[in-house]
Order: sequence, then C-alpha cells, then structure tokens
Amino acid sequence: MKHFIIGALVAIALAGPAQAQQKIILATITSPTSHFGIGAEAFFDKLEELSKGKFTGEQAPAGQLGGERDLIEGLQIGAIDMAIVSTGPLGNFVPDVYAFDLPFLFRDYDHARKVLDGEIGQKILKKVDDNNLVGLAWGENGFRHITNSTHPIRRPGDLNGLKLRTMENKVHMAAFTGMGASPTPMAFPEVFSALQQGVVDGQENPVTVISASKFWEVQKYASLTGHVYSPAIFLASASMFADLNEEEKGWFYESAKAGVAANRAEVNRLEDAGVALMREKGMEVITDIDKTPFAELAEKASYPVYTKEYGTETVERIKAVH
Ligand code: EAX
Repeated sequence: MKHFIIGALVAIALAGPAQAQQKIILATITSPTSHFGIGAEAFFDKLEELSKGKFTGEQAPAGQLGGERDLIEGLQIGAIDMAIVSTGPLGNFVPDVYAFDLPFLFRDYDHARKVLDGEIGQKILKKVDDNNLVGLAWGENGFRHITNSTHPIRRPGDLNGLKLRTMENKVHMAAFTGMGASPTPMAFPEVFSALQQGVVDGQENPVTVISASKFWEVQKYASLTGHVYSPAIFLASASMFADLNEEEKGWFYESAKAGVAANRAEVNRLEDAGVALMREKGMEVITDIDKTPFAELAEKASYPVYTKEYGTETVERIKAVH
C-alpha cells in the first residue's frame, strides 16, 4: 500500500539503528479507499508521526481476513492487530452496544456523534475492553438505507415478503420482521454474490458502503429510509496492546481520534456525493419517504428485544441528548 512503502523509507531514515519498526495490520471488510480505509490511513499517518516511524501500518481490506464477526474473533485471539468494523456483530460480544443499533433512535449525525463521544458512548466503549479487545474510539458507518432489485420501497407494505440480508444483529432482524420483510443474517463478504444470484432480494447499508461496494451493479432501487444509525469502532487486539508501554498506548488512542475525524469527514462527503453517484450508475433512489410508519413498526418489534434484557434507561438517556 502507498502508506507502507513511504512509511518504511521514512521510518528507516528517522529511526536509526536501535529502534525496531513495527507494522500494524488493520483489517476491514470494505475497500481500502472506503470511509473505513480512509480512517485507517489517517490513523497510520498520525501513529507514524507520533512514534517517529517506530510504528507503520498496512490495511488488510475488503474482507481478506473474513467478515466482521471473524475480525472481532481474530482480534480476541491475537491473530489480528486492529480492525475498523461496524457495530453490527459487536452486540454479540458486548450486548450494551445493541442500544446503538435500535432503529430510528438517533435523530441525525450530530445527535449520534454527541452520544458516542459523550458520557454514554465512552462508558460503553470501556465495556468493549472487557472482551479481550481494546476499543480505541467510535468511528462511523452511517445511516442505513434499503436497496433491492425488485421494486421501489416507499411504505412498509412494499417490504412484505422481501428477502432482505441483514447484519448478524438480533435487533435489526426483529426490526425488519416487524416492518414486513424476511431478514437473512449474513456476513458482509457474502452479500454481493448473494444479491447477484438472487439468494436475497435486497440489503441495507449506508451510502458509504453501497458506493464502496458498487451495489448498483446488482441492485436497481435504493430507498433512503435512514432506519438505523450504524456506528463503527476502531478496535485493537488486547494482546498486541498489552505489549505497548503507556506512551505508545497514548499514541494509539490519539491516532484513533485522527482516524475517526477522517472517517466521519468521508461519511459527510458521501451523504450527498454518494447518492449522486448511485443515480449516475443507474439506481433509482427514492428520497420522498414518510419514515413514521416504518418507525412505528420497527420500534414496536425491536425495542422489546433490547429493553426486556437491558431496560429503557440508556435509550431514554440517548433520546435526551441535544
Ligand atoms: O461495516 O455488514 C454490514 O452491512 C456493514 O455495514 C458493512 O460490513 C460495513
């Protein structure tokens, strides 16, 4: 990767004979130039600067090392150094995270970022650390929208019987069952071929992922439902992190902040540019959607899945953030 080659030359020049250089492998399931890839590169730049070349980085993008659940498990056993993943499967490891996956909970990006960067988000980020993982920072995937290959979706009735791929997330699956679809949980690397072969009719993802994955090649319709805000997270393996001294750990946290800033800036850019690209590539993008009927069905079906186990306090506190 661009980053590794330049980094290595700079690192050798600056590090001198004593300092051994360490290359951090960071895995994602999206392309190296996606909103996650851009976040990874910004992370590497900052880490290399702070460490004066001691640490460099290289991406393992596009699901090379598996789906997001595989990446999380790989981090837990120390097989992978770092990953940037959505919170989709993370709730299976850190149930508190399910609160962030509730449909129509976050009003907009400003609300979501305030919650994740504030006391509620930081408290849950610390809970990630109890699972052989290190949560460095909350990043961002984006507000999720529905794509499909059969017909425009404007109201919940249009979802009836639609085979829709979802993440491996019980809250999302309950929400889509409630809205009338037939949810099929599936790891992301399998999604493009499943759409191509008609195993599923549709899927749901932010504009960032739809455009990075070129879903217009296998999906005709996109409906900007914005039904779920999808956070992402910069994760490190606990075993790799344990080998760092306190100063080095600080570099990783500082670099993750720089990575998140670049990742969120790309999400902002694609909110408009991505929709234009989807239309340019031939997708029919439906924007005049009344979200209320979707929200009523999704909330009725999915909120009890969360609140019966974890209560309503966190949900009410998230809603109260302004
Ligand atoms: O993290 O699995 C998904 O739909 C995720 O949004 C995607 O992998 C980006």
